[in-house]
Amino acid sequence: MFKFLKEKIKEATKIFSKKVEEEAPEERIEVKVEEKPKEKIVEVKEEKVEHKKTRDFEEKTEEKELFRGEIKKPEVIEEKEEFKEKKGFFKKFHEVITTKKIDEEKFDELFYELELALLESNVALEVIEKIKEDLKKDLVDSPLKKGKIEETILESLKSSIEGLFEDNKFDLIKKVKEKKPFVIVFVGVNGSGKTTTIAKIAKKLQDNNLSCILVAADTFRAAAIQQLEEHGNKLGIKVIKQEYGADPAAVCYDGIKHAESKKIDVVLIDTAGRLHSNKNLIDEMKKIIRISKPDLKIFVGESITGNDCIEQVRDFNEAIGIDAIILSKLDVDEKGGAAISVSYITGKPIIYYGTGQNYDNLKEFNKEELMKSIGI
Ligand SMILES: Nc1nc2c(ncn2[C@@H]2O[C@H](COP(=O)(O)OP(=O)(O)OP(=O)(O)O)[C@@H](O)[C@H]2O)c(=O)[nH]1
Ligand SMILES: [Mg+2]
Repeated sequence: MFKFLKEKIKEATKIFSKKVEEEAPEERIEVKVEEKPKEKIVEVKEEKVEHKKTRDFEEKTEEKELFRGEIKKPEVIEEKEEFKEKKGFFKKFHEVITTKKIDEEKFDELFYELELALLESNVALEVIEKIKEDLKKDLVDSPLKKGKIEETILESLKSSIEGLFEDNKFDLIKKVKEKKPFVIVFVGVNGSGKTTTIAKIAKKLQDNNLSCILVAADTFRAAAIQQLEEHGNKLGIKVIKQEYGADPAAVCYDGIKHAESKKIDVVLIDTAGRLHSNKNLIDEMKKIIRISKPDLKIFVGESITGNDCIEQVRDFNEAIGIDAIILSKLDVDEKGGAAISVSYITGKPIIYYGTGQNYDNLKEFNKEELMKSIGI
């Protein structure tokens, strides 16, 4: 996952920092430093306390329950206080460090490698612009410690990319408990992973003791109904269907009525894959939305399609106003540009990532894990 992007970022920041180290003008500045007492002292003292505890413990093996009381003995407390005093002692002095400084022109020149790396990894242009501005604020005309340039650039990059996910918070399991039945419609282009994702969500709901039904509103292909039925059979979940070619909105209506009468928690509606350019299918999707009045409209997009995926979210959002995104096929996505860009560009949260074809291959969005997979 995201191996390409990880390598590219590493490579580009190395080149960037090397050029700053080599080419940027140098300046020696004096800084105030507060040095903490040597870690060694801390360790020795702590070991002593630990040792005391162990000895007390060994002596009192018969009275284990008294152990907690035992370590509160006054002499141990005194020892800790003395240790605290030492810990609070800071040594202050001045240090001369060598720094490097780059102006805006130089920054633009040096950012080029990183820009290329992000472009090649399918990161959206608007996102690259945002990253560039953030880095510029951090790096231009400020003293950068020599020998630490690469670290400084990576830190700045990390905080900029993390900022792309500020509003990315969405707890689906909590959300579906707000209403009964809670109706979710899944939309997206052909083959993006809608049906597979629905089965994964159904499994997740089951794992959380929530009942659900699947609605086969993709009546466009006979095989689509069969595919959903297979998942339903495997998971032991009822599938509401009509004949191939039936009105998808009517199937949705049936499904919701069934869920209401049987007090089912969640209705998961599968729809046919469609492109924005296909007016008939887009109108059909609008009718599905009008009739089923979903509580949530989820766009399922293939992470590997990069910028196309972002354009598709925009198109579907324009047509029906989507609420959230699930990105599929991250397991086969080396680049990760869509994963990084889509939430920032569309303002919609990513709820889950699909990471394979099994029911359990659905990962909740996690910023820290995402940052780790791109190596920063
Ligand atoms: N590797 C991988 N494959 C996936 C993932 N999600 C779905 N797939 C595969 O992608 C293919 C298409 O998935 P479907 O769920 O049929 O996609 P769809 O959007 O329902 O397709 P249409 O109904 O034709 O529009 C299938 O072979 C799935 O097994 C994923 O997260 N990782
Ligand atoms: Mg399908």
